[in-house]
Amino acid sequence: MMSETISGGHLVAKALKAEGVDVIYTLCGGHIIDIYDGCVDEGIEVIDVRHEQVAAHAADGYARITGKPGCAVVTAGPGTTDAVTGVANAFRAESPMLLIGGQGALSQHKMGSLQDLPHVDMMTPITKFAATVPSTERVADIVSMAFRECYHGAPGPSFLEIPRDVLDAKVPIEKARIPTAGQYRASTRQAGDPEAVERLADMLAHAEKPCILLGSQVWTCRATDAAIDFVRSLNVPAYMNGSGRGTLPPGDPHHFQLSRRYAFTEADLIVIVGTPFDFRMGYGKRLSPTAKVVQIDLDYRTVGKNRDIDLGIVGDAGLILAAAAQAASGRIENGAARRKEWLEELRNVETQAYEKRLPRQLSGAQPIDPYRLVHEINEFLTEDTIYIGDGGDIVTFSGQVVQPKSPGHWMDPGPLGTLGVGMAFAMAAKQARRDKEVLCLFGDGAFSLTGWDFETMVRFDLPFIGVIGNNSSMNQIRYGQAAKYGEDRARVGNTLGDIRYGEFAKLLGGYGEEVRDPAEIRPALERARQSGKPSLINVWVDPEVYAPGTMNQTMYK
Ligand SMILES: Cc1ncc(C[n+]2csc(CCOP(=O)(O)OP(=O)(O)O)c2C)c(N)n1
Ligand SMILES: [Mg+2]
Repeated sequence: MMSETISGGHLVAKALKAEGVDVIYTLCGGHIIDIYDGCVDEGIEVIDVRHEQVAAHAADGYARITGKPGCAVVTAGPGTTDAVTGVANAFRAESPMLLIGGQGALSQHKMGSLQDLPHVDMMTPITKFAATVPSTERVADIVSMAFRECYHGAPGPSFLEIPRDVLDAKVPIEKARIPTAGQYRASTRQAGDPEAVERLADMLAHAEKPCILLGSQVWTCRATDAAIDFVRSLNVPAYMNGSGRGTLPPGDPHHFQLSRRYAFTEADLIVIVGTPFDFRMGYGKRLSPTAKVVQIDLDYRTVGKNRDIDLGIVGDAGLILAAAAQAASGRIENGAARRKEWLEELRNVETQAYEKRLPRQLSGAQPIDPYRLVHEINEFLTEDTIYIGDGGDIVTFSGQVVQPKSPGHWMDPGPLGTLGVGMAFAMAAKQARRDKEVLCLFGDGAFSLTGWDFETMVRFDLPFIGVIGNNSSMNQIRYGQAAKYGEDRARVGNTLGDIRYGEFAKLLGGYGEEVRDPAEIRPALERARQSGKPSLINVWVDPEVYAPGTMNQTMYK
């Protein structure tokens, strides 16, 4: 009797299924079609996009939303190079995803086959693991290996190329290693050095003016509850950045945002959780020189990088915060009550900053003040709206004003600062969480990089509210040019057409509107919500107005 056989593409699908991956993002090519056929058998949805960058960003977004690794499948050569930006973004953002690229047949290795490139060499510096699958029997085995590698330390992307003959060949099923769901990799959560956790508890108990920054890894580690418990039981003001935004809801007594610089200057203890001392943190230079600094991170390479720290703890944010809170609560005096005045001091700074800016947020000016647009968006968000920012200056405005109402409901590219993530993140968020509303704010420049995938949103019935802050420019860059070379030389390489993106949305089968009157922003958002379609509300904002962060050029300092 002939034994049952299985092809490489079907083995890929089995390995994805074992990992719990229920969708792949892809753009087709002859090298990879057997994977699609495997997905049909395993019940894995295939979402085909218009550009491979979008496929890779969507896999990154899927990982952030679901906590499972995302997967993008692209063809050899240009398919894989198009996806490089998405993998690079996931690498800097510590997002676990697998990119599978096609490759010419092994039998034609180095013969000049169609779309042949050294993919593994290209991907090695921007992945945690990059390899060629050498034989059909090992396809599922190496896919599971790639997933395991995604979770080493801080998570990140893996890359596999599968030569065409390896993918298409069939092998007897008993010769293939097919890892079983739940039995080929273990949790990599680390609780941190218990002695260091004790020291942290001690430092907290003695601090008069502590503060904590809850970074992206708080979400990655799903440490929301531990973080909330920590700040409440120890009475510590919390600031949030990246995916950590929304850990505490706006209005919570421990939620602070606008007083961060003040707190970092005045605090005597600063606890940094799951965010590196990179440009977003001024490389650690903007912290009080007399404050004790504690850093908690999944990656030992991040702890103590760019500045000295008083205590570092490597491990899972949730386990460490919970252990520290517990160790401190065992003490007679953990300092919580003493910090009432410190919280009031920060709340005053916070309120003053808010009131100073409020007139701008309510501005009736035409063309529309960007502050008004982001204010309207912030008011419009519900507890179930996932907010995505994709753009330059307009997104810098939103970073100051928009506050997600729930944990895991904020998405930005991360430290690679990649324009063009928005459509892909919206796609992944809506596909993975049909119960959620998705709102993405785009710059007009950012939108036009990957905007054709609006059509994919329509084709797969993925309604979302797209808002374009349209200034017909790459304004964040234009500001720097004007400041350095003068206004008369500032209009080089940054000017976009006056595009009515609302019409573009309608052309592709979605809902669209043009907004020039600030009073019309809210009603237009409501109508987009009601439409139940992918939508674009094209808001014409004042191109002569810049965000303070852009004017300070803080990202380059
Ligand atoms: C892929 C990519 N290309 C270029 C840049 C550099 N860049 C940063 S902000 C910006 C302008 C973006 O324009 P837009 O999205 O319209 O936002 P605006 O600044 O006009 O509000 C550019 C080009 C980038 N970050 N990513
Ligand atoms: Mg613009």
